[in-house]
Amino acid sequence: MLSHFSLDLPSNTYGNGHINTTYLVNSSPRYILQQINTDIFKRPDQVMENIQAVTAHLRRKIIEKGGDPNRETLTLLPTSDGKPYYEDPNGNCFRLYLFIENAISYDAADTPEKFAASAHAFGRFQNMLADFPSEQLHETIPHFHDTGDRLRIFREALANNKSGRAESVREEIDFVLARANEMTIVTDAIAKGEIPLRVTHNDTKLNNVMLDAVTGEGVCVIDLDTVMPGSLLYDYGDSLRFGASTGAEDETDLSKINFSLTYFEAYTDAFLSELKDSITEKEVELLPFSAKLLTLECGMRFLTDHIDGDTYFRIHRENHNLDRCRTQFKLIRDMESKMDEMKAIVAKCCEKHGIRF
Ligand code: ADP
Ligand code: GN1
Ligand code: MG
Repeated sequence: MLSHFSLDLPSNTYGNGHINTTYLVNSSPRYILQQINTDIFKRPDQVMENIQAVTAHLRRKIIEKGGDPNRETLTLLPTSDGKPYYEDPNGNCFRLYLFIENAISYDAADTPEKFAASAHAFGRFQNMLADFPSEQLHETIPHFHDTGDRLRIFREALANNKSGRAESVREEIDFVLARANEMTIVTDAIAKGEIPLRVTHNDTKLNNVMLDAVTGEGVCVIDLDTVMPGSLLYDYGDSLRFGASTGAEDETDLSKINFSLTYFEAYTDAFLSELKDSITEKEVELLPFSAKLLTLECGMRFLTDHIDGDTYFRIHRENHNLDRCRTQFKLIRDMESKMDEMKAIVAKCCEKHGIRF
């Protein structure tokens, strides 16, 4: 396969993504080879068109600012016949990126400063794409953050109960259903024109950004498969879901899972410092809620997949998606008890950055 990129065979799989299959190619320079998950991304051609257009735009911006485009955005390598990806005769699709050297993608931030660095990186990413013509983007996964639609899919999974597991997760099912009426708050606000659509990343977990191995500063936002029109609240909320947890996404000891207000403040402060000139009052109002909403959406997706029989997220053990779901629900309970404090932190950060709210 790699002959199509004129390279030697890769070693084992690499990284901790849940979707694509990633390999490190130990050549010089090093590369990342990825098999695109075409069960999930039904139109890999459109995914790659998006990535080509977005990275070309980012490259121009990075060069304008005097940055290093080979390090600060993904560099896609064409196949030997000039295509952005290789499709084998069985329909398997592969792409090749330059490996971002001297940078780390963390599964947990060991300091609030590192988490803040990720917020700066995602905030700058959004700023650089503010003038990207969003009508050029394909919707690579339709209704990706339409939480109301995710609820509909959850109810369908429940009715079909393909794995036969529904009875054993009654408590988790009830947890979701008790919060059904909150799920359309952001999509309703978008539909009413109360908050704007922007070009967003939509998958802003900490291991989708590379931080400099020495300075800890944000270097490069990666995993661009879901860059689509969306809300700033999706990117903000999803980062907090993952990075402000005191434990791993799949931790089984729930006593280790809490929502850290220290990390919440570090992220909020850094994110708002980047977006202070463009964020609207309504978006500010919804910031604390969005952390809860994106956690609820993701927990519900893990539960849906558990009930469906683990067909979407890659799992490494029995009940892995259920374990992931439970950490999300523990985080939500904690956020619900801390909502007033979260609002006060947002207000404090807004004051600091001169943002009206
Ligand atoms: P997935 O969609 O499966 O999450 P990602 O694109 O996020 O796939 O890649 C999985 C992991 O591989 C990332 O979290 C990161 O650790 C690593 N990775 C991906 N692209 C690069 C790159 N260009 N340079 C260095 N590491 C990378
Ligand atoms: C997936 O691709 P990855 O592992 O960075 C998922 C996200 C979820 C996340 C949960 C395309 O992200 O939406 O929030 O897992 N990506 C896709 O960890 O579904
Ligand atoms: Mg990823």
